[in-house]
Formats: sequence, C-alpha cells, structure tokens
Amino acid sequence: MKQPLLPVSAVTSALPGASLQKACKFLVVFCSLHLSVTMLYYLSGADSSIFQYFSINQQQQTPTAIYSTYSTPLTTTIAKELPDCPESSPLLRGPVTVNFNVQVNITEDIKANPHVTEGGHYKPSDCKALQKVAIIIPFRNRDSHLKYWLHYMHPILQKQQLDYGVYIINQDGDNTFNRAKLMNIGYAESLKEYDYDCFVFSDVDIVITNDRNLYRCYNQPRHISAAMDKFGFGLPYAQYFGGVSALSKEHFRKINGFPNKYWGWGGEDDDIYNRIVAKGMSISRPDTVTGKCQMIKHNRDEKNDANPKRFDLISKTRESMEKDGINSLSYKVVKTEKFPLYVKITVDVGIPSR
Ligand SMILES: *[C@@H]1O[C@H](CO)[C@@H](O)[C@H](O)[C@H]1NC(C)=O
Ligand SMILES: [Mn+2]
Repeated sequence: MKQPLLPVSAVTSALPGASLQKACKFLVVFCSLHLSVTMLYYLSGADSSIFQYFSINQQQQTPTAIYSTYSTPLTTTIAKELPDCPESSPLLRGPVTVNFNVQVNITEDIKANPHVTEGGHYKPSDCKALQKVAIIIPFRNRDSHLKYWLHYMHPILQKQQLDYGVYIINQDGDNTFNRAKLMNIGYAESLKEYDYDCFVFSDVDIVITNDRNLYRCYNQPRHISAAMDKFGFGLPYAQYFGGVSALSKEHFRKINGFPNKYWGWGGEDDDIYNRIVAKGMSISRPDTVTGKCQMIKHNRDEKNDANPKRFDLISKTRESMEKDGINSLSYKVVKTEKFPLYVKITVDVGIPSR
C-alpha cells in the first residue's frame, strides 16, 4: 500500500549522514521546480482554451456584452487573428497599362485569378482587409465591356488588399434603363450576402489606370473617376459625380440611397451629388494623376435616351430625397447567377409611373 515511497526510503537509508542531507535538499528543489513548471504549463493550456471559448461565443453575443464582461480575453483573441492590412498596400505600383483594342479571354482571366472565389469574391489571406467592399455595376447587354472590366479590375482590386465582391445588377427586359435604381438594388442585394461596409458604384465601361486609386471608402463620399479620358483627364464640371463613386454604408443611409425616378440617360448622378451636399457632406477625390481612367468608346444604348425630365427632377432633390430612395425601393429578383469572377443578379425594375 505504501509501496511508492519504499524505493526512496530504501535509497536514503543506504546513504551516510552528510550526503543524505544534500540529496534531500536536491530532491526538494527538484520536485518543487518540476511542480511549478507543470503548473505553469497547465495554466497556460487552460488559458488558451478559455480564450477559445470566448471567441466562439463572440458571434452569438452582442458586442457590448463582450466588451463589458470579457474585455481582457477578447483583446487576446483579436491579437491571435490575422493582423490588419496596412493603410497603404505594399503591392501597389501606380500606373497600369490598359488597352481596349487587345482581345481578352475570360477563360484565361479565370485562370489568372485563382484566389478569386465563386461569385467574384476575394479577401487577402495574410492580413485582415480594412474594409469590406461591394462593387456594384448597373448593367444590360454589355458583356463585351464586362470582359475588359473583369480583366483589368480583378488584379488591381487584389493588389489593393480589399475584401470585395463583384455584383452585376442586370436590368431585365427592354424597358427604359434606370441606372440609379439598379445601384440601389445592388446595395440591398449585396448586404443580404455579406456584411459590407463600403459600396463602390461603377459603370461597366470604366477602368482605372492607376492602382493607387483605391476602391474603398473615405470620410466623405468619394468620386473615383476623377480624371476620365473622355473629359480630357479632368472633370466636365466641378459637381460631376458620374462614372465610379464610393459611399460607406453610413453615407448611403444618410442620403436615403439614390433616386429611383430617373429613367433614361442623365441626371441621376447630379441628384446624388445634391443629396450629398444637402446632408452636409462633400466630395473627396484622388488627384488628377492618380484619378486617371479610361472609358470604352461606344454608342448610346437603345432604350437609354436622354431623360427630358432630368433638369426638373434635379431642381427638386431636396424635397424628393426623403421620400424617394432606399426607403421606397421596390423590385423583383428574376435570377441570380454565380460566375467565377462575378455574381449576376437579373432584376425587374418596373416601368416609369404615369
Ligand atoms: C480562350 O482561352 C482558352 C484556353 O485557356 C481557349 O481554349 C479558348 O479557345 C480561348 N477562347 C477564345 C475565344 O480565344
Ligand atoms: Mn459609357
């Protein structure tokens, strides 16, 4: 019954007085050292499993509950995740050569972007992107332009270290085109899929030619296409907000989204500009070197004639914006198709009232 002690006492009793004391001291020191190392090891193991427990629960609890109750473990959990991506991506090089006369092949582009996942999603694998960006492209019958957009933009967006998804919002049927309403729909539909915090709205026929022109959001609504070739690499007028723009979720909500009542070409971008100014915000832009963009030359689409009502509508933005926007948006999704480099959502936007 007392067998485990026996060998020790057998050894000690065999030793003479002085060396017995030495051996005892040594044993005591050794044992306590061993005990403390074991305790340390055990405790650190227990600690990390506690952290894991909290990090799993994090998703189920409200952030306030986490911060007030478990502030220390949460900090440790974050430190163990990917580090934040740097404010300025080290992968950026500046000017990008763009040529719309060279043929592109979508099969080749799918191969060239192996890290883009089904539906046109990407996020950096080695750092946590600073923003989650939905790129929204109003669309109809422009597959030949979309090929170029995907070819040039996917590599740039990855170099910008964004967590992004590409949403092609395709107007069904052949009634009059409604660009701004399609962009509202893109906002609503992308949010159903992922918790985006920034929305870039882009025409399908515009690509940037400098990878430092970031497709992300800033303190103020951003006009990205600030120096388009068709306007001599400048703005057609100071208030111009067409082409490519970026609004955070907060910006977008503040202005009640975009107008739904602009059928046909023109005016909706000026209405959006008016909304931004009416809510006390201003436009942020890259400089005219960084902001250089190219547009594919094309004829005006059918069923997208200049909207004769646009001047009247623009003059009334301040009154109409509270009633007409994301709060009055109605549409029907006809079809959602996931392709390797984008999602295509075909929607019924209706027809102009009256
Ligand atoms: C595109 O490239 C693939 C090979 O990756 C080739 O099989 C296909 O024929 C090409 N398509 C065109 C239209 O050139
Ligand atoms: Mn165009």
